[in-house]
Amino acid sequence: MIVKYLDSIIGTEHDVDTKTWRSYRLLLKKDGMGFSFNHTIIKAGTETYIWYKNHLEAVYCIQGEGEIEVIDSGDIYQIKTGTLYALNGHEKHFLRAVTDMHMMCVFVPPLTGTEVHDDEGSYPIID
Ligand code: 9YT
Repeated sequence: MIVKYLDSIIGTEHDVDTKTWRSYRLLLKKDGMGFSFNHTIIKAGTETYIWYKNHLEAVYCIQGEGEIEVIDSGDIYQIKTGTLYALNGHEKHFLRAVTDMHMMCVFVPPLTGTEVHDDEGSYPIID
């Protein structure tokens, strides 16, 4: 069994802070679960372009407000506490946060814990 506390992640290499989001990488590839699990804060007033071409991601908002725009379709969905979205088609999207959005994120295949987006808005596959 694995037990972790956020306090033990803050300030480590698994606390990844960027201009538009900060991600606490809680469960990692090395934990061997087959998925990874993050608590991510999308910063208020920001827009992030994302294209997880190598991963599936499910995201559940536990606090905050904003929206996701699916670029190919133009669809825009409001995000608020209790919203789940799942990128089952590697959709290119914009995430926009009105207030800080606290998101619980599951990735398959799992992240190693230090990834930041590349120029395409993606994370690499790491073997
Ligand atoms: C919700 C989302 O996609 N945020 C961008 C950061 C990413 N999910 C991560 O690595 O936590």
